[in-house]
Amino acid sequence: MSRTLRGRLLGAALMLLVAVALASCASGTENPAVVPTTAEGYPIVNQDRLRFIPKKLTIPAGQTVLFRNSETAIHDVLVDGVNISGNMRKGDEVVYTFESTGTFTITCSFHPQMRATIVVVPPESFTPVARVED
Ligand SMILES: [Cu+2]
Repeated sequence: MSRTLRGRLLGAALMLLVAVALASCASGTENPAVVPTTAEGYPIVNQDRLRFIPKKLTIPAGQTVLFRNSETAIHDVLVDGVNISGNMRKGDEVVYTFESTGTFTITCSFHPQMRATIVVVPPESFTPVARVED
């Protein structure tokens, strides 16, 4: 095989790999940035390393979100200042359904640095790709 042909084949193989990688991102299944969901399809917001992860989430109105404390520090969940969880220990979870559209600030009363934003949009203008924002 000539060096030139081998180079072309290598180039074609690399192009194919890039195409496969892009296709898997588009489907969302391989994209590590996609927010994990429960079996019911609820997006999961984790409390971990004294942060909410993700720190920004876009959802359609009527969507239920699950908040989970994944670390030993005690946390709670406030939606626009309203405590929806009480104290949460490691492994504790709370679900909350965002019925109305708008931008909601998520905080923890124990850790002022913990802040997240949940943007609730009309279901007809929601696309799953728009859900993930860092
Ligand atoms: Cu906290």
